[in-house]
Amino acid sequence: HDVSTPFRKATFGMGCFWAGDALFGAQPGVLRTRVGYSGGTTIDPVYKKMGDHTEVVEIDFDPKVISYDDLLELFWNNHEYGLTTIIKRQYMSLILYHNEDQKRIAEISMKKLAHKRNEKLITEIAPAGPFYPAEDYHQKYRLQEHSWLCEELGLTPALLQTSHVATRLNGYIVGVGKQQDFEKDVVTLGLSEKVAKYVRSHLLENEGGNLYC
Ligand code: MHO
Repeated sequence: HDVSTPFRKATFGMGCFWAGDALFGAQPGVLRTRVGYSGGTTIDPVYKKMGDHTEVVEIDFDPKVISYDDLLELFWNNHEYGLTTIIKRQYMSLILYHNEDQKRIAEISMKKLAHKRNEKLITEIAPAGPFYPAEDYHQKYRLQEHSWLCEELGLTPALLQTSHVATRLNGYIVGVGKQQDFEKDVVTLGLSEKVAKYVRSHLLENEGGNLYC
């Protein structure tokens, strides 16, 4: 699970990026996530001035454990504003593909879903261009609400975008992920009993809750 594990990237816009960061972070096979602005042309966007960019989550995943199709399944099922309502670019439904394979898989799955729902979906599928990481305070936003935990983990601003542990706990803390996966992570990540207990209680308390709030 360290930085040398071979990985692929996936990039999705599906509403406020705090939610996507948490949703994907706790999925087995997801190595790291970060949030940022992408899909547009504005140079050096910031939160207050993102121009024509969209809030996206960028995912590093191990394709031997989780497939692009699995990620798409989560994408389709977890939009803040749904798949049929046109919304401002900041929160639009967006798939930024990183290779022709992803493009093809995304287009097929969108077609299938539109057919199944018998609706026109507003999702845009476009090639991944420049990705601008969001400000530090947006990274692992839900985890950062727990300052004790961040201090205990020694999270620096840089680690908020690169740490596997931060990625996973940012999901578990809001109730994403199964408890049995969490218990496996407790062992593989070598979490202290104090940290494990704290996160476990939040996982159970928030299980199945709304990611968007
Ligand atoms: N509902 C949140 C959205 C923030 S987000 C990073 C808020 O209004 O603060 O777009």
